[in-house]
Amino acid sequence: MRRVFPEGFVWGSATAAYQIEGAATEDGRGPSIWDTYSHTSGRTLNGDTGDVAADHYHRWAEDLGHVAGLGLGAYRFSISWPRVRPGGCGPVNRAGLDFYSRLVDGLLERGVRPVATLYHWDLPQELEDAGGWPTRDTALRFAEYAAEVVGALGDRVHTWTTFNEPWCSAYLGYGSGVHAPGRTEPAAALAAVHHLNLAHGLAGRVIRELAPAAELSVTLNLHVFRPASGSAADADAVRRVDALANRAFLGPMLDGAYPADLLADTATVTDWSFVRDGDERTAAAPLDVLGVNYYSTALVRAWDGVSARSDADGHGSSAHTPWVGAEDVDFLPQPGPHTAMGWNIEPAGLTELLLRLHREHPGLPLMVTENGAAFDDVVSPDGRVRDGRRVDYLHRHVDAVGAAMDAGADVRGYFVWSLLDNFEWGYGYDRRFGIIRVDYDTQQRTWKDSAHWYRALATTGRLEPPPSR
Ligand code: IFM
Repeated sequence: MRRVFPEGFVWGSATAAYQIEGAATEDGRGPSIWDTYSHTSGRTLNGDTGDVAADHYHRWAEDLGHVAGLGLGAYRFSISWPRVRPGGCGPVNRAGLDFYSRLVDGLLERGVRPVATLYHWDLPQELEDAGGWPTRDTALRFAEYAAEVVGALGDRVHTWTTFNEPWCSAYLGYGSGVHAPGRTEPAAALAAVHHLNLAHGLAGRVIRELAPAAELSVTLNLHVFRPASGSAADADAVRRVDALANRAFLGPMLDGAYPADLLADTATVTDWSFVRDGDERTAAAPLDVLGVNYYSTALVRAWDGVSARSDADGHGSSAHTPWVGAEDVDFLPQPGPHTAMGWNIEPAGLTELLLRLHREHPGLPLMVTENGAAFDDVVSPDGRVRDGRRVDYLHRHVDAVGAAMDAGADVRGYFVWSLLDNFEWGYGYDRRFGIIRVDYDTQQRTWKDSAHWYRALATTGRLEPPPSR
């Protein structure tokens, strides 16, 4: 299948501060919850931390050279809150802000559109010590931090994204505990959901005021759930996890209200009294574009209470579930192929998701802000990384984006996750998502076959028939 994407369709790549920057204690950066978590024994694979990561803090100019060399129109990166405001509130760290200012200018000099995310999971530790996202004050501190950053970088940033995947921050951070700060408190997870929504709205207003020419966005990892059978019970299981994962964010952010079924389903976990009058309207800051991260689908069923459970939700092993209030929903293993994360490969799910958003929120432009795959890459004796499976994965998902556009979805761009191999959270450096390989001993960057493939796509806008493998 050959596809030609429209003129103006944006091809980009994405990264996040803690995953690539390193320099964890340099130039006044304070500790974040991920520093604490990764330095706690048993939390990450092999005890890996982001202390050095891909050393991007020192190699940013070289890395922007790769972005430009790939012919990308946009680069999505995140700003480290503890680099800019080491204590979460209080004095601003000028050296931290200057780093991002240089990065943004470096992108503009290379003709690349900066797409900046304000929060990709690295909460300043002091704010977690004061209660973290389950506490309302954190949302207010986030708006102050946003004002400092947007005040400094303003309209030089083309698109401001408030949050990356608040689902992970709330449910993995405070529900299952497989992400920092590693708490396992179901009610706190739902309070975190709300304060992330509130913080999005508060920061959205700040962005509108301080950078009126920039676009406002948020990136959600919306889930595609499929029922294990045609039974009413399985359909209800889908409805409940959809409320937790998708509508808990889409509701307030796009419609200004939590879905009634979410509040009812979780009534035994919390009474939602942390939601104050006007909060939901605040969360609904009008967006210019919705960022969508997509990797795979989930197969769910209503657990009968008797048969063995699978709990194959693909989000790490924990005795605690991120699916608070839906503990009787079981996640089933799915047929292959799978990536090295154990996630099933299902490009049709991306088409389905984009079309759902188009149907439910007509007129809202969409951007695929993350899509990609971890595989066990092998460096050939000639130094080349023949990552044909990643090329195949990316090819089929880009094609799925094209299919959604053919069917009417207004998709403005696609960002591959990730530019570089990086710190994959609880999996440390063991899982590689980059189209550019990082040798962590030497910090040498090597373009994998997928980088060459992506360059051809980004510079022509043409998806050519799949390369034979
Ligand atoms: O590495 C992460 C990223 O930080 C957020 N989205 C999913 C990626 C792969 O797990």
